[in-house]
Amino acid sequence: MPKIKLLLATGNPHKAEEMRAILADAPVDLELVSLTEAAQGREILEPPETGKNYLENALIKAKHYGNTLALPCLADDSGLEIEALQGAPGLYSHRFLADCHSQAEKNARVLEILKDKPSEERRARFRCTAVIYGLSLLALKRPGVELDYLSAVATCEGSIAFKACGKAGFGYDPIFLTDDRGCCMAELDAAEKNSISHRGKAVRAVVQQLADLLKN
Ligand code: ITT
Repeated sequence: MPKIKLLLATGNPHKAEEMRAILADAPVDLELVSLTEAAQGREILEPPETGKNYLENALIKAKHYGNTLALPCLADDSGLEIEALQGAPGLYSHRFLADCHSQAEKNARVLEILKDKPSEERRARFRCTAVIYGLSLLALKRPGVELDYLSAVATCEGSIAFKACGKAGFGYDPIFLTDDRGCCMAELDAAEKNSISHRGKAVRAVVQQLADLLKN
């Protein structure tokens, strides 16, 4: 199977690092390239994430970076959905509580908002939609098939902790208690997080679809 060059279409270095680790033993021989490496000093602005759902946002990022740099790419859009907040921040996880000066402050505010909620009312999940865009560049686009991308969705179920714990990961990891491990996501090392996370599952699934396309 030929080596496939894939751009990691994310401006979030934590995500890019996780994607690299998740794909270290991928079923496809991949050369993963960061935005910085591909841009070679050119400034590439972030696209506005104006999609109505995770798939639309993932495709906005993939098309923007993939078309600008003429490379097939992997992008994801992800978010934390808190049931007591009717699914917020969800699609707006990055922009949520924009007046906070740091993620730690944001996490503290979420804990404060939920402070009177008992365990059973703290259900939450991370959701991720991962896409591989640019099948035509890989000569994998089939005649008569309109889609130029593959996509996969995955969740990681859990709840919002009563206090922040752990230093690993990023974003809302310190306040997200995983059902799978019974501790906060930020208490897991990278390999453990990637084995159960929304991103780990979605990225492995979309790359498996790519492997299947290459075999047929
Ligand atoms: P790109 O759009 O450039 O990929 P981003 O960080 O803005 O980077 P998203 O739009 O997908 O990515 O925003 C998702 C936000 O949700 C992210 O900034 C985190 O705050 C949170 N998030 C996503 N995945 C997470 C994870 O694995 N652990 C903790 N928080 C996460």
